[in-house]
Amino acid sequence: MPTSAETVQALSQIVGSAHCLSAAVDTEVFTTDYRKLYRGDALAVVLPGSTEEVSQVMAWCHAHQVRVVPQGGNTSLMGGAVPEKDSGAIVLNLRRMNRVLGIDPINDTLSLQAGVTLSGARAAAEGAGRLFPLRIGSEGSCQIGGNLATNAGGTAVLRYGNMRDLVLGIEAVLPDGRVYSSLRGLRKDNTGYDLKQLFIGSEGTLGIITAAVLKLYPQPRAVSAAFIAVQDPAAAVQLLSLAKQMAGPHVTAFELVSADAMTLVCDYLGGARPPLAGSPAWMVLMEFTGTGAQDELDAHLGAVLEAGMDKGWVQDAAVAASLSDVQAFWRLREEISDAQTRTGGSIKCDVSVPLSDIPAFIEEASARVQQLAPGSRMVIYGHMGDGNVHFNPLRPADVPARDYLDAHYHEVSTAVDSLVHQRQGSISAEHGIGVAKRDDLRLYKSEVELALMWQVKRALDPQGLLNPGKMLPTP
Ligand code: FAD
Ligand code: 2HG
Ligand code: ZN
Repeated sequence: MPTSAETVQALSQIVGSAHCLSAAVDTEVFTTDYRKLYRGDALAVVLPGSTEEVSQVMAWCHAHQVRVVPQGGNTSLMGGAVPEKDSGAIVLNLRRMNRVLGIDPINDTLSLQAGVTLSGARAAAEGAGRLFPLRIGSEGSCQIGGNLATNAGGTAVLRYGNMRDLVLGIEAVLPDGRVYSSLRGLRKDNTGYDLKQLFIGSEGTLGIITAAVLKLYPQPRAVSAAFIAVQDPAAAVQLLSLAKQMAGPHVTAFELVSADAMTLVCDYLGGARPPLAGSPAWMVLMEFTGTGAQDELDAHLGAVLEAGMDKGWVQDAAVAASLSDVQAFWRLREEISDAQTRTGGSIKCDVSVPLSDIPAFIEEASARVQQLAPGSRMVIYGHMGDGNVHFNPLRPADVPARDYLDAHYHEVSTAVDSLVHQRQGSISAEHGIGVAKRDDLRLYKSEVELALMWQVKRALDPQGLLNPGKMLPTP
């Protein structure tokens, strides 16, 4: 195994010494995760500038048995993008590979390098009068490569699907340096296994994604949104069903927000005004978008709200009167994640169950949490339209974060995951596995599933060089 100095010397010759970092002061930001919960170290942090350089770096690492942790914007919430301590790995960060390669408005495709940030991809699409619809709170930092590697979701999945649905082709460098490419942007191609899908959601364990061709959509000309008070999650589920029937594809987002989540984010934003009076126990942020006239879309939203009120599912609503109102609503929603981080962190359960089971799941899991960790604040929110809630119990205000998490994290998350499992749900709906959920997989995947996952891993990465210790539980 080469030393750090030998590794730096060899890889500097490929990427240039300015792009191969080894001093702790330079590497720390790449070896510490977004929430500063996971801290590792690296032989070097390598910043390649092209697919050719990635290929050469991988070929050298393959020849010398050096492990590689692929990294994009390092916004993973699961500890997936940083090496573990003494792992003998390099970090391969794609941020220099940030060029848009082309936009084809007739084929509605966007070709780019994997290090383009999500906000960069969205801006490039917008510049051509198109929409790239993936929308997540970390869009300014996360990269398309990371979005693909985690099969990212977010707040527009209801209408457009998650990353897996939004990609037509990828280029990936394999652990031995060979380059796989399907960068053709075809919408139909039934010529055997759809190999690109293997890399999507593989969390850096099978290859380094270096480029992609993404799908574009018409840019909406109208957007209408409302924060809606509902009595409970059951009323929210009914309202969603009504909205889908009345407004069909206009329904773009349907996000549930509990009272504790709203209070937390308003405090975090320096005493922001909640959108609805009277602290409702449950709220929904519903957004419609369309390519027609604004007043028509507003009328659709109004009709759904009225019908929802008649049925007793809508108790109150604050309707955005301008684009800046819409943005203010979304700020309240998007900042809930960082608001929790600032408190020292919550018990993160990023779960999905069949949509119709969400109300019973929330009720049952909340009761269980109050038995195990009385007084927990119930920060429950997220992408209800996809059956995905962030069920994140948070310490009571007067209990120190470390004490709360040490005492309750394991027991509470195990209890919640087991309720999810009983309802045929998923213990990680959109954030992936990383290290945070790695060992839990053994409980929730069948023997056949785990064996197949390992067979795929060994077929593509027989030496186990890529992202060691992540996603796959030890067999
Ligand atoms: P990283 O964190 O750098 O890496 C994530 C994983 O992908 C790691 O396993 C890494 O090894 C691998 N990887 C990264 N780049 C590559 C590459 N080029 N090739 C191969 N493997 C690679 N996620 C959601 O799904 N929905 C949300 O709504 C959402 N909201 C968020 C809000 C906030 C405030 C934050 C901090 C995070 C949020 N996330 C969300 C989680 C995170 O942003 C996503 O998982 C995102 O897709 C990660 O992208 P990244 O570039 O930061 O990847
Ligand atoms: C969101 O939807 C993100 O805001 C982050 O997926 C969720 O921090 C979280 O638990
Ligand atoms: Zn989310």
